[in-house]
Amino acid sequence: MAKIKGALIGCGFFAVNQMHGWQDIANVEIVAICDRDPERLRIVGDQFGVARRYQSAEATFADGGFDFVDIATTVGSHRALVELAASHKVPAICQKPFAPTLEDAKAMVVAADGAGIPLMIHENFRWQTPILAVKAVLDRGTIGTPFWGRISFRSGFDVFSGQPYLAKGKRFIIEDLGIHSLDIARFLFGDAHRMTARTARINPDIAGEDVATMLLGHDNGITSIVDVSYASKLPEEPFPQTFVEIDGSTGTLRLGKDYKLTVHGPEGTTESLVAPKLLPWASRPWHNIQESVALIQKHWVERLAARQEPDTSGRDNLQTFALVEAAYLSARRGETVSLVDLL
Ligand code: NAD
Ligand code: 89V
Repeated sequence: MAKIKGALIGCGFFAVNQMHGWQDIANVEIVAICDRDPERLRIVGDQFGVARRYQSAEATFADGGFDFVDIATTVGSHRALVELAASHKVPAICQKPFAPTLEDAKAMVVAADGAGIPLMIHENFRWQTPILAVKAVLDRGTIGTPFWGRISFRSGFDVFSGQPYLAKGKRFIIEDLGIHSLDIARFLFGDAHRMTARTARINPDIAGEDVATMLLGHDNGITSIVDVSYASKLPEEPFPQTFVEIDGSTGTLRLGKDYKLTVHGPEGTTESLVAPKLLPWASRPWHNIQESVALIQKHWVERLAARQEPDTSGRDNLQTFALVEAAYLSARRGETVSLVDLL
């Protein structure tokens, strides 16, 4: 069977995980890579044996010969690259955060729709094994109808050494990490229409906020709290685990440290470990995120072949991105923000 051919733009820190994920999918081959930095191009090209190498995205598309593009650059280039993909009618995956602004994100969806190409945002945290396990418990109905939830990520891990740009942006934790947690909240509790947020910067050496507490009103009446911190010095560093608490009409669920899931319902209490696989190319503590990269990329290939919209399509991710915008707006104004005013 002919392989689905892909091109990767952006060969930086995180793209290596994406290249491993593609290598694990039998019917996919990355035939071209692009990075404006020749050293990154050489490192990734040599590691994964990709001969076609480009320093410009325009030249990559001009030569073509691929069925999709995987955009793994940082946020500032996302809109231009997605619009370039659309102009060549090449289906595109774009890393989170979707775009610098909601206006850019909306324009990207319009461009993809206009070209008739699928656009998926690489929003992988909902694909983590422990998060999928939580969703499965909700779907089984063990805890009844959820009415309250908390998605919590609190860490003191040094993310700046691997991703120095995170220390420089005016926006930090909500845009980079909270975006994942907000998407998990949507995945578990549905879309939200109201946001109240407070932020703080504890680390004096960075430009943006490193702590945020967000209160969400979901359309179906559920209230959730999404709290994120990179300023929390805990006795045992949990990076990059997300903890989840959900109370429902007939029980409760807790996803805690080291992937321990406790479910309490009418039949009693069960405890299980819902740890991610340690893939051969993965390394702790990143393996949870790395496995979710492999899973979302598999999902993309399945949906591309079936000509169906991916779960985290551009259209879907506008809702997550609007929550990010709403959180910054709410924190700045000290007010609750209504999502209908943004979307
Ligand atoms: P990085 O800076 O290490 O890598 C980005 C690469 O893209 C660089 O090598 C740069 O030279 C290249 N690049 C930038 N603009 C380009 C352009 N127009 N044409 C060609 N090459 C270009 O960044 P990173 O840490 O790998 O992050 C990349 C993206 O991945 C970010 O959006 C980040 O938020 C996201 N990310 C996602 C996850 C996740 O779990 N989903 C984790 C980490 C990072
Ligand atoms: O997943 C991410 O987007 C990463 C990190 C986990 C460090 O926040 O940037």
